[in-house]
Amino acid sequence: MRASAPLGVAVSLFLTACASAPGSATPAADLTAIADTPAALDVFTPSDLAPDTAEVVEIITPADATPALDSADAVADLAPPDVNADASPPPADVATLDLSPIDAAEVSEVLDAPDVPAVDSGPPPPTCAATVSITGPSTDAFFALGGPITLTAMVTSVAVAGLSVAWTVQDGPALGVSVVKVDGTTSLDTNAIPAGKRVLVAQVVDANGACTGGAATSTVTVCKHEVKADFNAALDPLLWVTTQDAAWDPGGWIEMTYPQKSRQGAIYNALDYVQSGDVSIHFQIATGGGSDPGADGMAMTILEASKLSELTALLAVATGGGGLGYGVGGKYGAFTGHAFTVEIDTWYNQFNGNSEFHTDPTSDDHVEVTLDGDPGKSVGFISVPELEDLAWRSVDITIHATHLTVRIDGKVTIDGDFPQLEFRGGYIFFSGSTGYYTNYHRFDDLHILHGCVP
Ligand SMILES: [Ca+2]
Ligand SMILES: [Ca+2]
Ligand SMILES: [Ca+2]
Ligand SMILES: [Ca+2]
Repeated sequence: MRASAPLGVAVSLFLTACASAPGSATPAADLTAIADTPAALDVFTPSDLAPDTAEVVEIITPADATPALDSADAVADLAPPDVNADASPPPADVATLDLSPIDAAEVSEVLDAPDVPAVDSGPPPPTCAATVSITGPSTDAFFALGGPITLTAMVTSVAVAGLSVAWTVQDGPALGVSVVKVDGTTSLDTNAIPAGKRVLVAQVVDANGACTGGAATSTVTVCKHEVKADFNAALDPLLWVTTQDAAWDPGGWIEMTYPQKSRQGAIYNALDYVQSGDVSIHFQIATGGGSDPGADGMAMTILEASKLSELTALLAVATGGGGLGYGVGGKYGAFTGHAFTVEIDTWYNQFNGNSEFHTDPTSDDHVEVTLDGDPGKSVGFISVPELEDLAWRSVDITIHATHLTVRIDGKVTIDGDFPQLEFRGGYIFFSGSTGYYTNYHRFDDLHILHGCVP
């Protein structure tokens, strides 16, 4: 407003001078119009800008820029009342876990307490002394899972009255307690030994606990798979397969050849693949009654075949005579896989490159171990007395890892480690043969245990 005042004064002075001038028509109206023009200048006066400036100033006033209330809230969050809220009430639970002087006192109390001498004293001292030995089963015996298995022991003591034997499986179940008889013997029937090679523990005890020196251990092998056949009835062809000249005999056994020349045969179980690992094979044989001096013998073979048809094909071309009906490898056939055989050989073969392709290690009747279906690939043998009397004899073959034992009528013949055995499982078959000379070759009472793992 002050800027316009000097202009208004100047116009007034100009109007005064003109009004006095003669000849002018309407000078007052024009001057009035001119006098109105300064109003247009008001548009650019600071008064128009002022409100904007004021608004800007207002926007940036400390009242807006300063988050007074927010800061206050933030401070309120960090305020000591919250901290005090967490820390102030001392929780009873935490206090019990703290290593406070009270706890330390308790610890020292425990360490000093008269309980400690009790721990050092251990169980009450034995009131008996005894020695014990496990007399059965033998350490290389095999059993079917579920038993029963009879455990026997002999106990020696100044006085056996009141003594018992507590039987357990190491890292396994307790089996039971058997009373020691006056003669020192004791026995327990059990069906609770788990599958696998197990360590039995026998501990002599009396009413107060274990006796001094009264413990012994032994191993027992328990197997999950069992094949058992007495061949007293005609064969189930889905279970048992005979090849070539072998046949079931109404006497209740398998006859491989009958006393006829150049015959051979075998029998196998169509469903049972013997698993790798420990295995026990029991059977009975009888041979003799043929043309003197009799020939050729029998054999048990476990052969690694990928499928049963492979075994069937091999047995169709197996060599008889000196090949005992199992000769399928080496100079006796095209088989190149793994197999092992236990021979019961009653005829002395000598290599001639024509009909005989190996020389037997002895001219005696013999038990011999050969590999890979080759009667010439011998890894061990033992001479045995004449077998050709047609008497029944039991044959027991056990394999623990690479340790092979062969018993005839309970008497050990072959017994040793055969690293070449490499027994990895396979089909098992039994065979026999004749040549120029003959014999019956009878086979009966088969019992196989395998799958002897936990
Ligand atoms: Ca029988
Ligand atoms: Ca003989
Ligand atoms: Ca022979
Ligand atoms: Ca032989």
